[in-house]
Amino acid sequence: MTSRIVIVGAAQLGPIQRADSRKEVVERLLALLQEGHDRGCDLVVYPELGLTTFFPRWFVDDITEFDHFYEPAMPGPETQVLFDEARRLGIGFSLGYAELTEPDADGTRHRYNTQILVERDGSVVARFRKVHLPGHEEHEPDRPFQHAERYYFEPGPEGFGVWRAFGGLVGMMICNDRRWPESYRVMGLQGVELILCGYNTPVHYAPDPSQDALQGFHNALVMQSGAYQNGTWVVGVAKGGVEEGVDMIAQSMVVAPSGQIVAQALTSSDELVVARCDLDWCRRYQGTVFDFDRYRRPEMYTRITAQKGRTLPD
Ligand code: CDT
Repeated sequence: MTSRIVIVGAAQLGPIQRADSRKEVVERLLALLQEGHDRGCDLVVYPELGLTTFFPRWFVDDITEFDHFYEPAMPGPETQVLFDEARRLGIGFSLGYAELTEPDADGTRHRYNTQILVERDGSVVARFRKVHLPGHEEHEPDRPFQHAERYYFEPGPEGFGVWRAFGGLVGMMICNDRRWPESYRVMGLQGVELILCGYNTPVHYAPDPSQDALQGFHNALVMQSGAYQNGTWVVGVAKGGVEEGVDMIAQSMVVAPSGQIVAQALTSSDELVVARCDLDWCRRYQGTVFDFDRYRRPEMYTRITAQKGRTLPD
């Protein structure tokens, strides 16, 4: 019988400053990949926008001024070495980056906040484009820093897929997606067993600073509940530390289908958090309390897809 154990390394990154070159960042990714290999990992997962600083914290009137933060090809000249080394070591990886597409039939180049899944042979298994884009579209000068993801990216048009890889059923989501129960459930309905999620979460939330002290709590809350309610492993991988003056939560973690945190980062720096994920453990929850076929009542949930905002009773 084939093994259903996947040893996962959550490759948390400390800050990436604006002046850091791609080459320097890729060296850090390679060091974590090597550590993953030394510690027996099958798969190493990097954060959202894992090749650059979190550039949506600045606003530029001409979006193309920031094109150097995007990858027009993956692998590209600076990232090919990561693919080559992963194949040589026989280890898979998942990486978040800013994607700039080739021109489409209209000549438009699209910008997405993207994460890919790469198998142990270096082949790209899947590409996910962030669905829930937080923040704002316009410059908001009163904020201490911007969160202009809605300016820099289009929402992912493909939604939440699940792919057969690493002996199981693997899905991806990116940062703010983890706060929405729909993200997990759409993957849960495809039998997901391992969700990979990179994130960049500042401690300070300008629209409501009372949430600042709760950032770590909310981070764990959403991933633990999403894991439990869908009987899946969730791997949350942060960019932490002070990046360009912005304090980012770290707290990368691996959550079991029980909702328990089985491994967590101790630092806000580059750190590999390793967990042994038994994918068969998902059946305990997917086949019992969350046996969807037996217990779900989709006819009672039609509002969830029929309606977007809140409609209050009369
Ligand atoms: N990158 C990202 O999605 N960050 C958001 C920050 C809060 S919304 C401005 C998050 O959900 O963690």
